[in-house]
Amino acid sequence: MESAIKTLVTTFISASKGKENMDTKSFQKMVSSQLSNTMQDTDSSSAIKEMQRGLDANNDGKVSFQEYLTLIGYLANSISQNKTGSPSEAS
Ligand SMILES: [Ca+2]
Repeated sequence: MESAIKTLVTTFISASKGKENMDTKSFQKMVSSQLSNTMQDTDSSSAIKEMQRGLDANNDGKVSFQEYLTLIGYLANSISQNKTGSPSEAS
């Protein structure tokens, strides 16, 4: 689990090139290269932009580490639901 957490951190740092935020281009690249097996529509830049807007809690047009963790939490939740077969409780 520690290695998984380290991967989450290094993936963000690598995608943001060491900055505090990923810009739209970096985010798109990260999603299409890292999450294509988990997420649908990773080939669609408009779908990724839509997702980025949903994550962008402070509306600065970039994805901070905190906002990135929101995405990870969402993905972890959906994987968990797929594995346990429980219905989605997310609204
Ligand atoms: Ca933001």
